[in-house]
Amino acid sequence: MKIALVISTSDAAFNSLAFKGDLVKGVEMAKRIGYDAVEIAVRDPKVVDVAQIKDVVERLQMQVAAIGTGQAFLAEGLNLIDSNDDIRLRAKNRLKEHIDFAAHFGAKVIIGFIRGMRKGRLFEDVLSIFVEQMRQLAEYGLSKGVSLVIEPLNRYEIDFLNTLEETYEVVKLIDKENVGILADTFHMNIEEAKIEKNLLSIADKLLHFHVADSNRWAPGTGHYDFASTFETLKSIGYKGYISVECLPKPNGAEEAAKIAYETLKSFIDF
Ligand code: LER
Ligand code: MN
Repeated sequence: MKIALVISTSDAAFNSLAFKGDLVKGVEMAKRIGYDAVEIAVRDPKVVDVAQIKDVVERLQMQVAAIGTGQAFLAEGLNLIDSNDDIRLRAKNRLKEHIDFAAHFGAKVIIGFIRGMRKGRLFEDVLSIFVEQMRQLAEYGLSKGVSLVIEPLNRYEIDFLNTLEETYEVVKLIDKENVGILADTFHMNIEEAKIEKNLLSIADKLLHFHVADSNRWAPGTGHYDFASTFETLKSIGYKGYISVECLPKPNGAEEAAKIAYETLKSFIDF
């Protein structure tokens, strides 16, 4: 397992992300602390300087674990299941740009908020739209060598795909080799009755992992049982990234990133 730090582009409008601001500084900070990789949250890849990011990650020998896409929903309302055809099409096209961007770095593309809200519509109706959109994106991803990871989010943030189990069923239905699950300790702590048991059940589709503590601060500052979760990850032979996605509290981004790194290091064999 390798450790990544979530950073985000400067035009981000995403309150739950810790490390907003200058991307180059974010990559440098992650490197300084000891991280292997960064995860980059990007609203619109068109406004990001790919060459500049390539330059800094190559110079510092850092990897890019994944590309976050939620800002396109939070700032612009783009989503894959909207009742408006044009918004659905624009969301799909934006995600293709995220896939192109990810392909430069061998990164995965995250399907979190960008999947959209059900807003009272029948689950089955929304599901068929989502599955069709995801199949098209998966085909596009395959042609670029990029995988897509669907992230269950807690019920207070979204009303479509809250648990590992329901997301697993949807991933099976999409039935594409490059579509899997992103599990996040913060969301699992709210939604999963038995975190370790449920992780075991979806193990064959687990492609990416987010960590924050129960309070969404750095791992080690709350009461989430990381020892038990890491034991499970080891038992299933998880080899992907562990991405730190937490609030910059109580004393700013760099201290939070350090606490997170030290805590994770104590659970992960290098
Ligand atoms: C995104 O990875 C995530 O976990 C969302 O809950 C953002 O708030
Ligand atoms: Mn997350």
